[in-house]
Amino acid sequence: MVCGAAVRRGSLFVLVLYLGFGSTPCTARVYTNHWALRIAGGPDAADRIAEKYGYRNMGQIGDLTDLYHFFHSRTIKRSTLSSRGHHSFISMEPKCLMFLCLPSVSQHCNDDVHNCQSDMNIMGAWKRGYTGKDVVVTILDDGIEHNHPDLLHNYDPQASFDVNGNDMDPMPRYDASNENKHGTRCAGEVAAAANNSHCVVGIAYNARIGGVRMLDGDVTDMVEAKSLSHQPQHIDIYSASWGPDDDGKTVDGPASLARQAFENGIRMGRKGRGSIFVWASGNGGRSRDHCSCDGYTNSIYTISISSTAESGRKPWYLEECSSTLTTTYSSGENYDRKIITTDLRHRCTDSHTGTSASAPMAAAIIALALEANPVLTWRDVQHIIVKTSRAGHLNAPDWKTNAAGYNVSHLYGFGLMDAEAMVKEAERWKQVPAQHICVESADRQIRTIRSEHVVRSVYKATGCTDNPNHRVIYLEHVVVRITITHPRRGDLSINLTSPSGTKSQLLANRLFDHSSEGFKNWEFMTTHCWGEKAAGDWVLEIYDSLSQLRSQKVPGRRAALTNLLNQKNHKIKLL
Ligand SMILES: *[C@@H]1O[C@H](CO)[C@@H](O)[C@H](O)[C@H]1NC(C)=O
Ligand SMILES: *[C@@H]1O[C@H](CO)[C@@H](O)[C@H](O)[C@H]1NC(C)=O
Ligand SMILES: *[C@@H]1O[C@H](CO)[C@@H](O)[C@H](O)[C@H]1NC(C)=O
Ligand SMILES: [Ca+2]
Ligand SMILES: [Ca+2]
Ligand SMILES: [Ca+2]
Repeated sequence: MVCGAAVRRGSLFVLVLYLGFGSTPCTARVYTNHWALRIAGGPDAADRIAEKYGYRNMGQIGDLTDLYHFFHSRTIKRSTLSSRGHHSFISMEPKCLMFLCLPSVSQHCNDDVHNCQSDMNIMGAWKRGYTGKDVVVTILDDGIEHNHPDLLHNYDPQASFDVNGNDMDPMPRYDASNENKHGTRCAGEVAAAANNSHCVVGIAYNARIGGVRMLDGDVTDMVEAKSLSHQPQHIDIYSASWGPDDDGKTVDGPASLARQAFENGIRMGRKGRGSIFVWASGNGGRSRDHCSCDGYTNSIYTISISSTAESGRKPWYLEECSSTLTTTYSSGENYDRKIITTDLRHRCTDSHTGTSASAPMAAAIIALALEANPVLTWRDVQHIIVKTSRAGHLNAPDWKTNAAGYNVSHLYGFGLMDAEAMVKEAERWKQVPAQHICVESADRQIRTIRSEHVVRSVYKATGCTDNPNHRVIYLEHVVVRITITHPRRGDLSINLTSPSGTKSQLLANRLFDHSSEGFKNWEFMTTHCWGEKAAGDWVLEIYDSLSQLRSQKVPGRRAALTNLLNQKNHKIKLL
């Protein structure tokens, strides 16, 4: 694992990659001089402990936790030593309940997109009077040029922070190549001011817009957690257009602090209605990446956004997977239009592209819906999106109608967002009942698969019908946690068929994934069974394709497949 600063590399089509490799915390890994501690007793106790051991208390990680960010200048930065001394001292302090080291997590940020508002019925929502008023959207990215003439009017300092610089001002760092233009471009899509004859009109042009500067430096688990939990009672919607490397061979997701930030956000953010996390589905199409291997976009807590070209064709960068919820327009081929938005140095660009432009567009449309109904919960928002997104002219070979009547595809989720339909639905929406989580563990079984054979397992699910607190009447998300050992991970593909017969592809072959690490309790997620029943037979099929690469190297061996805790966290239930 590389612990250092995310390395960036430009590549074709204004795509920006933040390379590196991330992993779960604390084992024989590389350490930084930043630490997270769980400390009972409040900020004063944290200050005392910091002082006692020569650390600097950089503050609470988010407002809702008892986690604190400690910094120690003497820890050898990016050393492979774990600086055990401080570690064990602090562990013995009675108020410290937990101690985590913080390896760097690599991210990449996808770049750029366009302005194809036509079919998403944005004007229809505006005509009904919704422009994002009183809704707060924050872009988690490389900063925001908040004195841009098209942004200053709606800029919200309270919704902003600079995690990289540890100050209140998220102004981007300027350099000759303008590498930190990305957050500013995303912000304009959401909330560029109307009626000022500057660049553009944002989709939610009366929303307040903030920026958290967090991609311009080491993107550690803690940096992510601080960003995701910044001002959760003030910010309604967080938009993130970044994630693990899109190289088609990485499997990576949020580590413990970020995971906790998501959970705290959906439980306590927005006064208990839940923070809305909007996430780009990835730009790894050309590397045959599959978004199920990105634990951020694959999470049930994030609304995963795909892109379509204005023609309705599949863009070259698109990643398929079953966790995608919905789609907005973005760039396609060279002759397609790109997204027009605000740019660094008070400028305007007509060449914002890729999946990154799609997430802020979705965030802005959700802002319109939240204005129409501010008490929508994080799950209400997902329900409304499922209900109102439309297949329309979007071209995909795999459109299917699930048993609840929704059309869904691995390219586009439930289709293109429709802002007018969303605000209309939001106006009359009644909150969905509490989420039920039904966990059904398959008996631990070890099964071996032979190459070029399918292992087929049938799991009988009850939907937890005898337990009123867990009973799932209609499905929302289905999560399957799987452990597989295998000599070449990219040769595996996995399908899940619901009792109603809806087939989700949880994993496709990945050409470049030569890893022998397999999957360890990886959570695959599908939205495709939304609204279906949970009880009945679930069929999991795993296929080992024996790529040429592998057959040349290791002729005729078998892959062991451990099919551990296999199952569905089905969640609730509509009305
Ligand atoms: C712009 O201003 C005009 C005149 O004041 C007003 O009628 C119009 O609704 C405004 N447009 C927007 C998008 O706010
Ligand atoms: C789903 O697709 C079918 C076939 O194209 C279409 O007839 C039907 O109206 C669609 N259903 C919804 C809910 O959009
Ligand atoms: C999964 O389903 C797809 C589409 O129906 C099919 O092409 C593929 O062979 C299936 N893979 C497995 C592992 O069953
Ligand atoms: Ca700053
Ligand atoms: Ca403008
Ligand atoms: Ca990806």
